[in-house]
Amino acid sequence: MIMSKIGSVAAKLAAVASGSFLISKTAFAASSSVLKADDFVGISFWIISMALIASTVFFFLERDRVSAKWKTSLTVSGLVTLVAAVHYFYMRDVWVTTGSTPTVFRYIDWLITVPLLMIEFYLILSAIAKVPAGVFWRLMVGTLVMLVGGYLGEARYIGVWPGFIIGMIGWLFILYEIFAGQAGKINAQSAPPSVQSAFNTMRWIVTIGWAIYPLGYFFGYLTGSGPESSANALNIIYNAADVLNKIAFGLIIWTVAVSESESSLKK
Ligand SMILES: *C/C=C(C)/C=C/C=C(C)/C=C/C1=C(C)CCCC1(C)C
Repeated sequence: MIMSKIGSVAAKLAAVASGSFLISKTAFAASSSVLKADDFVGISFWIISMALIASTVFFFLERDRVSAKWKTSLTVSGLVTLVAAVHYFYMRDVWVTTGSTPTVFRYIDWLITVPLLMIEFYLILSAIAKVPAGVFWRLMVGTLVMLVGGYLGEARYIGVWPGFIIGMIGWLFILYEIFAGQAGKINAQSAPPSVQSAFNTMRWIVTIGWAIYPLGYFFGYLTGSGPESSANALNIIYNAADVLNKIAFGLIIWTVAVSESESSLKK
């Protein structure tokens, strides 16, 4: 009786041990698929991962330099790059070990970071005017439609064209709100010149900078240039777009925050 208990415990231990041996062997196998010198998409995942960490530290530390009403904006910028950095580690692994497009991680990242960028917009406006909550919710609805459409298309729950079109509708709705809708009007009426110019720059980021994403989708899925070169194009374009829209966007806000804080010190 006791012997058979001991026997079964021993068997279980052996199974666990061999299991962990298998795991460590796979871990070893995974770590042996290292970055290749000609894998430029993989290299871009690595470089951007590092740039995102550095930006995060930078935005958080620079909070000290700016006046109170700008601190939250810098925090949000740092959160955007932090969340993206973690997703880039995972995306980089998927790409380097399998050579395939990390769609799920990409969209989880966007689902968190794009609303944070929308909050950033709202904060900039709120720093100088009373902004109705409806502005914020409309920007959120546009964001959700855009991302859900894109995901359904890329993950092939629906056709790639319908996904593209739904995504475009969401994005156009956001553009309408920040150019012609209430958000645009508030900025035109009540902002000091430096904030107006920051708001304008942000508008152009959401127009030109964000337009890079549908281009990525287009070259990734809608040109029929073969799965492998499409995957390269898709990921390199999305990665470049993230540098502009997460890091450069944060730096614009940082520039305004620093100059506004310093000019209010002089007063
Ligand atoms: C930090 C990540 C950002 C700012 C991601 C932005 C993503 C977009 C603007 C995506 C837009 C898309 C369309 C406008 C249509 C096709 C599908 C998408 C989702 C790629």
